[in-house]
Amino acid sequence: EEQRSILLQSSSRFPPPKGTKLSYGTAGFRADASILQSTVFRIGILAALRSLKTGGAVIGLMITASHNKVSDNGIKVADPSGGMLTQDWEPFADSIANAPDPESLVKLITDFAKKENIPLDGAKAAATVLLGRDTRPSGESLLEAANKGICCVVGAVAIDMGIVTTPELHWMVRARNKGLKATELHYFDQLSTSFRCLIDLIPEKSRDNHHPIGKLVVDCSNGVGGEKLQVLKEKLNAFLHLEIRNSGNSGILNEGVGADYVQKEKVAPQGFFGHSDVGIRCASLDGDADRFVYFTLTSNGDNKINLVDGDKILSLFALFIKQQLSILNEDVGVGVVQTAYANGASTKYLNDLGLKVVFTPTGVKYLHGKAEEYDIGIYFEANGHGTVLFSDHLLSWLDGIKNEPCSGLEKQNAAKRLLAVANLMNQAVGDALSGLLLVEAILQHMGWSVDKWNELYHDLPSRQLKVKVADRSAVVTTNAETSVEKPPGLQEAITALTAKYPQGRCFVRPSGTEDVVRVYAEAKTQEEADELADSVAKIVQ
Ligand code: NG1
Ligand code: ZN
Repeated sequence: EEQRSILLQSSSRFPPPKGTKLSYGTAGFRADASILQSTVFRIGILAALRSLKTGGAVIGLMITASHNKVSDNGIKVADPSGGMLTQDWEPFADSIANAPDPESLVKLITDFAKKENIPLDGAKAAATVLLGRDTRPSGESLLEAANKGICCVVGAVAIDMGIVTTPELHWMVRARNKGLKATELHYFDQLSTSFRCLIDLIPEKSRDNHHPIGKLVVDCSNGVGGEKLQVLKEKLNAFLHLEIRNSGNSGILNEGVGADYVQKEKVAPQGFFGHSDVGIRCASLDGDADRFVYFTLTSNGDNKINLVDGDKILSLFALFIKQQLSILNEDVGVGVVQTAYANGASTKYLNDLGLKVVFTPTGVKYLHGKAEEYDIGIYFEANGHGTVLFSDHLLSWLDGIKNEPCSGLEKQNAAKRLLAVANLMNQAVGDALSGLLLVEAILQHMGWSVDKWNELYHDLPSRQLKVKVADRSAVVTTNAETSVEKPPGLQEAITALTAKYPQGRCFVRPSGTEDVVRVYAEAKTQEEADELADSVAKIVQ
């Protein structure tokens, strides 16, 4: 009863917005920041319940809208593993976010707690929620609202981690639940130590004929990544020449900058110039630093780029891992996970390497879940979100080789490299900072320029379009979103249009983060890809 009255009282101070229906999409809730107070308050309650349900495990709550505009914000939940909230709680998240008044909200909560056997009221169990936010101006007050929601649940405590990248928060949740050291300092230590380890293990002979690969210039999207990358830069100065741009208050978050902009528009971000930066290795992070892409400026005077996207990052990682495994000469189950947005040329390259490529629907929760099924699971979305996961079983096997002199120096070193990759790469979620360091370490290892890397394969021309429709949920897809089930007839029409183009490929799906249907087309030439995308967009409308 005490619990009930606390919930009623506090929630009356956070009335929901009128006339908007919110839904926990592929990236949690996202909307204009001005309407999110009640949502984050309510998700604070959910996070505390989730902690109670999981026996007091630490849960994470991140306040961010990633690459979206600065006036937007959002919230998503990290489960005890550091991964995304379990999907079977998403309907509960939707229903409480949309409850019209305190009474119906409290009823939903108490019914759910009963159904899930969550000990409410007087419970001895304690709940812990880690809170983090990106640099958005609305973040502070939203974090406070989330905090209020958490504190409504008797026995729950919130710990404010302040301004962090999304992957840092997920990393901290995971580390705490494993009983490991989990502060931001430990995070930076783990990243910089494993990067150093990879550099120290570069074979002498490749070090000799290895050209200095020059500096890396990083566009930080005017977001949280800049100040964090600065910490790594100071720690790694001797091994990595970094130049940081679009960091802090130099411009507006995600406006004409950042990984999403660069990948979708295929142009250089603001602050990069076609006269001074041509040919230099550049990278872009997104607003909360869980995604990144590389690029180079192509010619003087304009902002055209050669894009090195998530698919190529994935291919570089896969190649390096494959090389180390071949030194170890052992059959290890490697799985590569992509979505339908992966460029067809990347899939072909990976298949030609002899790797097993599987597809999932869009959304990190699907890719991550699939990648966990392998000894080494490598996943990336074309937009630059991804990581490399290692099974415990494989890690202990590698540890054994590392510590066994009879394995021989070559094998020991290969095992050490793979262990360093496992330490460097965020095991909870895609992380632009750790991914960037792995790219840099591998390029140094290979003695490769960014151009050499980009030559691994040539992208097939592609085009992505958004179509505004009356009701995007009318489009239902199957087969990892590659074919349309509903409305009837649409798939047949898409298939017929696609068949007109050599190497044509095309699919449509409702976005999980925007109110649009997305169209993706690939073909032998850019003109044909554009034409195919346009013609399919017309029949979707
Ligand atoms: P939607 O809006 O469902 O296409 C977008 C990205 C995803 C993923 C999510 C989450 C594309 C085509 N889609 O999803 O890859 O990053 O946002 O942020 O880039
Ligand atoms: Zn992001």
